[in-house]
Amino acid sequence: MTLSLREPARPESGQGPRSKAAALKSALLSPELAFLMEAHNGLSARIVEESGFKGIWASGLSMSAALGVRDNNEASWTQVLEVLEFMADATTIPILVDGDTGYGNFNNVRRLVKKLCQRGIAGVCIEDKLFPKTNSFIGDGQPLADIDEFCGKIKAGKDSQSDPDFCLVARVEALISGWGLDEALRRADAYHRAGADGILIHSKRSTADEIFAFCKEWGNRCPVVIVPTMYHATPTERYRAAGISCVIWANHNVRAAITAMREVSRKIAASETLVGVEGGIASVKDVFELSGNPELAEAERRYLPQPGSDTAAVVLAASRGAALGELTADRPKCMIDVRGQPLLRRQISTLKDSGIRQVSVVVGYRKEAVDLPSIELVPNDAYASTGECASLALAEKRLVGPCLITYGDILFRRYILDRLLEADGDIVVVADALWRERRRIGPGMVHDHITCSRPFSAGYLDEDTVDLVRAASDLPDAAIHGEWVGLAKLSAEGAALARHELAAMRADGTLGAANMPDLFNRLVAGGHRVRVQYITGHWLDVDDAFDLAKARNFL
Ligand code: SPV
Ligand code: MG
Repeated sequence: MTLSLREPARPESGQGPRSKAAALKSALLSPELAFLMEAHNGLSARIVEESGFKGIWASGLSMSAALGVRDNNEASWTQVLEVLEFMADATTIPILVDGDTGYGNFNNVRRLVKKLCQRGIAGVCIEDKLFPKTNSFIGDGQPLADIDEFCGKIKAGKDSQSDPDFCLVARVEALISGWGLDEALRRADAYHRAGADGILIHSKRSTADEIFAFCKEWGNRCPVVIVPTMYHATPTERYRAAGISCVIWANHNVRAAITAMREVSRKIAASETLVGVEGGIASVKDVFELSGNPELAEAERRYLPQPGSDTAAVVLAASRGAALGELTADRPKCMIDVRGQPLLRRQISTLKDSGIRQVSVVVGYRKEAVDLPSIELVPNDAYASTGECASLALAEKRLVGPCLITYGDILFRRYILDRLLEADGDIVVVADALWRERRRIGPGMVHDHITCSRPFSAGYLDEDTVDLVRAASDLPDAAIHGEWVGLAKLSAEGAALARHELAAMRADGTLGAANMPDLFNRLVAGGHRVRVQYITGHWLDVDDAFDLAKARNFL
């Protein structure tokens, strides 16, 4: 069973919805011996359920210890209630709460039971000692409650339950306090008559003899619950033979946690390293799974808008980037380091952050150096003699649904991508209106400038539609409205148009030499709208050492 902390409670199959209280009640009444395992918070409760237990003991001692306080009612009852709510939310099995003495008189018990029922707690155990209590294993002969007064608490609790199956277990401390078997039986009988659903008979002896003596005299009057912490060596078979209904393993998770936490803390403190620790403790993934992260991821897919989730990306990254000199001797420019990470890795992170899961990268020069995880590599072995359209055509099978095309040597702020993914239009290209500020003139400097249906202006609104008229690297200044940044989005329809055009280019022999602007121009010439989304900076490309320095500052 691998339920997560946040999965909702489900009724058992074949039965109608069954409350946790009903499950606890039937475990108490069943002739089978039942086991409740201690938990003290949501995580330990989850682990108890995961281990196969059918019920949880919310131990007062353990919850107090986990909160760093003593088992003397130092944690208030509402603080305990908070812990219980986390435990109940984290699990689908019933919880029997250690309610100590009921936190006061009958009136406090009434309110306690009411609140426990509201929070899906299956039952409470109250003990016949005085508030504030002390753990039964501390000291000798703690004073016991007046029998009639305690019976009043039981009645008040039973009269306050909103779930008809809620269980109230009365705990008899007479043996612990040295009053003997007769007093224990007298009290148990009174509590049973007052309406208790079960009797917890407690002992601090190292053998279970007085427990068995009690069971023999008690017979079958109502279910008997035991806590064999001190008589732990007794074989479980003997409890079955004695007709005991339920065994509580009362504090073993908090004790196990103490041992494990001490061991690891001391080891790390002494060694000042994690070497030798990792294999012996739960993995971070385990923590995520226990905390219900897979369910949250699923819910996010269901409820959060996922603009890029059905979009694939094709990254064109086949070229060397010769202007970067030695830096690209052993790797393509998409793999050059920008502040500790390859450029391409940074770009892929941005794509993934925007929900794009399928990323194909067309590689050519030093393709073996592109060793990033979770991407598909598409080799263009003729990279040295072909242009961008030939690379794109090799990734044709990714041009089916909505897709993004990006150069592998650009960095951009994530909002640019998110806006593009939300943009309308079958073919949308991103263009920087501040093209003049970026322009550098020199050998090998190529800018994909574009002419648009309207220029960017101060009054430009995102909703205004702008179409591409022409893209080229040799437009006269007067005709330039922007610079294509190397980022485009195609709808499924747009992808089909691009495939069709690439096929036409292959047929007429222009595919090999063509670059992306050629493709856009052909689409425009064919009567198709290529929409332009203006941006104003917040991106860069990396062609040479100057660009690389800018990229470092950009990050
Ligand atoms: C607890 O677990 O807090 C109990 C059981 O009350 S015992 O510590 O055995 O009293
Ligand atoms: Mg207790």
